[in-house]
Amino acid sequence: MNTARLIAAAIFALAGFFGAPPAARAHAFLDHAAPAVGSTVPNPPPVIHLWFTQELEPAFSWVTVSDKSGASVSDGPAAIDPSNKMEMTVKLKPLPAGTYTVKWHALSVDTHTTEGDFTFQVKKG
Ligand SMILES: [Cu+2]
Repeated sequence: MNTARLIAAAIFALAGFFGAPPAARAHAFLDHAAPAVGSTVPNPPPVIHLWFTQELEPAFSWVTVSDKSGASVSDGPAAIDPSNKMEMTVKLKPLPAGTYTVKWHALSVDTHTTEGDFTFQVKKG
């Protein structure tokens, strides 16, 4: 390998290391939710809203909501608002009082997947 090719290879390697655009490192994380993460709400919510830090790919993003026994309490699949792809919602069956676990899986438009979970509590069913 001659010197010019070596330098070109070194520049290429450095660009790969430092050159990733900021958006590629952002990913879609949960920004906030309603009911809020870890909150206690007085009445059963008819729907859960999740707001993410990036737009989502609807076909590969989903939310499950389950009760203490692990049974699903969502009413249909999660939907992404076509006018705001950073927002995902899922309808709920009428919830009795209790603690519920929300698990989300997101594929952002930058092709990175992220997932997480949180709980909320319903005081009175
Ligand atoms: Cu990303």
